[in-house]
Amino acid sequence: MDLFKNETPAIQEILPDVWLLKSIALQNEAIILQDLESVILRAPLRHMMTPMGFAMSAAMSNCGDLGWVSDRKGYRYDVIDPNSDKLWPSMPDSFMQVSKQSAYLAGFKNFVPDACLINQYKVNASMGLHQDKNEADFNQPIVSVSLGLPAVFLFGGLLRSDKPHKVLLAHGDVLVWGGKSRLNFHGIMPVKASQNAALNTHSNPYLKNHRVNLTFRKAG
Ligand code: MD3
Ligand code: FE
Repeated sequence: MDLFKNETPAIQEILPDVWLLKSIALQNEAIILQDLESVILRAPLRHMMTPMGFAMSAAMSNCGDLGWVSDRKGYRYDVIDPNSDKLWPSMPDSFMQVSKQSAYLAGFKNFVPDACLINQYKVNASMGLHQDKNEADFNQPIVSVSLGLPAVFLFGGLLRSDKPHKVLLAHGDVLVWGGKSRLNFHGIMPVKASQNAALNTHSNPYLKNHRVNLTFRKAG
């Protein structure tokens, strides 16, 4: 029996300080999906309001010590889920493992996330170009796990006007970025209904018409 099979997953530096780990989350797919379900039962997905008063296109929730929240007062991390007035659900071991392993393979040996933002995209949902600037230490990388429907990720430069690169992210893919790329503008093109069955390697009915992104950060 091949109990100790330990293949090195494919890792590619697709742009300076941006690493793509194709399909790495498929190793722990079943437990990740089970843990995702229990987190969003305790902290249901919701459309947060931007400071300008618009509902965000992606529905969001969090787990871990800190959760990213947006409302009329602005963007911030908070230990409390404003919908329940309770702590966010703790970070499941499967989430901790896939994010730490991915960061490690990309060269960030000491990454320990304290926040996982869950973004759920239905067909046509998108995320406009923005920077992630609410975290305390920009030397810490960010790890993002894509599940379900594929999406085109836009990876821009340090100026909003820099023409973005396009990267297709499919079920199980992980992106890690830090260093020079940490403050780059980025976004998600409107998610399309399933077209290429080869990119849908799962058989989860919910993921057939949703994209879920788990974004791991050391926020505090
Ligand atoms: C590159 N989420 O929640 S994750 C976000 O797929 C967010 O839901 C997108 O952007 C999603 O803030 C993209 C990938 C990502 C996140 C942060 C980055 C890429 C990044 C910060 C700098 C550069
Ligand atoms: Fe972002």
